[in-house]
Amino acid sequence: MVPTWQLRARFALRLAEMYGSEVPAYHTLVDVCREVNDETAGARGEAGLRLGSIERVTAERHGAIRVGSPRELAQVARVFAAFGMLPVGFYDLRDASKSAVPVVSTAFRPIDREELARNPFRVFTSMLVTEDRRFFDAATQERLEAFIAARELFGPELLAVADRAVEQGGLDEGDAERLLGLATDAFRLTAEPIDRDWYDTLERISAVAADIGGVPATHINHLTPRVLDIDELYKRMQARGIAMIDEIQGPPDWEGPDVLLRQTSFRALAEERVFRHADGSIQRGSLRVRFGEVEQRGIALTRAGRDLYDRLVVEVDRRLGDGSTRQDVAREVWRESLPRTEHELALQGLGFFTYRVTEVAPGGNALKDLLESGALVAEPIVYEDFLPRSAAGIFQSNLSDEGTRDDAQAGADYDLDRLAELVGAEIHDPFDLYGAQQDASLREAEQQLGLRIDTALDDTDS
Ligand code: OOG
Ligand code: NI
Repeated sequence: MVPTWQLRARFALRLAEMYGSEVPAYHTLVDVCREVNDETAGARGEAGLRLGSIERVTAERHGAIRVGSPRELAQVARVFAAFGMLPVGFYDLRDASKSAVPVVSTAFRPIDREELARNPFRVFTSMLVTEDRRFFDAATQERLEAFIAARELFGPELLAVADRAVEQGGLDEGDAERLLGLATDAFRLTAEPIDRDWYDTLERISAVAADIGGVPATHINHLTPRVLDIDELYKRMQARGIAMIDEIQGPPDWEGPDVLLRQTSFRALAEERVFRHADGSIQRGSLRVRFGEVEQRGIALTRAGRDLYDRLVVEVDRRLGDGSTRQDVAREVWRESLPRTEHELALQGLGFFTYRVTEVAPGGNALKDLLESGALVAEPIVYEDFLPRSAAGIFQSNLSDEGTRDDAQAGADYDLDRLAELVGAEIHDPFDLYGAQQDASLREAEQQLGLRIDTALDDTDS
């Protein structure tokens, strides 16, 4: 029997093989990542690997896909469940961007610590919101929904074998190969002709809508490796003559702890596609929708930490505009507002950590004293999720046209619960997952120390 985690690891490899053959620049990105990771790990030693072993970081990928309807999203959920990837988090990108990005998203990923350690493969998955009047009028909505309802992204055999993998917690080798072959094919760039007029109609509204609802199949948009030093990677990609988007999204480069997620990408490349024109002729053309993204992961923030992060992003926006770069402004704002050490992140309740008991005798029961005496050691919990504003920034930096939106129209309401209903499965709240992990380690430490740990927050010097 091939267990779930091996199915997931093999799925990530199969997608990489396929995507790399479709988008050769992906290989360059992976090569440069490996180079930077090896050098960074060598230079920083153990301290450089606090957020993941070199094996995990080197193998780590996330993918991104886009689907057109609740039905398609529910099918995606069945396919990914076979790989132990469950929906986590809700991202509304419609308001996070000034361009027309008419999607809501979640991420499918493993949720257990051991599963993440074995293979953390995750897929950021967006669903087109066809009923959002800010983007689509009634006629376009109707046509979009009909187009999407008529296609089949995931065939019955794939769904059946995926369901079986979930029931059994794995598959025998024959079925495993079947699942991997069918699931990988489902995300291959299709050679079926694209209706040129329909695609162009949608593209005038939103390039993202055209990529989802203007083509007969879905495809993997990008596959993102993880790097330990994204600033270094960015420079090296540019030095190789690869056009990168203007900015690194997310937190700035600074001397304090890495938190959340930093991302950047090389610009979407023109890829040859086949079109059917109004006169019935089939002609080659090209589309520029797929890009190569890379990410650096940091410490997961608590709700309080995340609220602070969101406020700092607004503050950076407010101060921008005197000619300095976003990075410079952000660094200044961060230095003013965010603790410079992991220790303070933990004590101020801003970051998530697991706590390990050492040989040192506890001198008290306050978390602060236990940490300062060395009786407890805090180990950061790595952020496994995404950021809506960064996701919107990545989408946006790869659009050549902003599209159109009419904000006088009413949007369609979505939240985590509504999306969960459509997916037909629970969507996990990332804060709850990190919180449970932190709590479990504290309970275990209490057991070992034979005392109750007082975690009352330290707010003396924030
Ligand atoms: C998803 C864009 C967002 C991320 O990592 O935040 C994203 C897409 O392009 O479909 O990939
Ligand atoms: Ni991505």
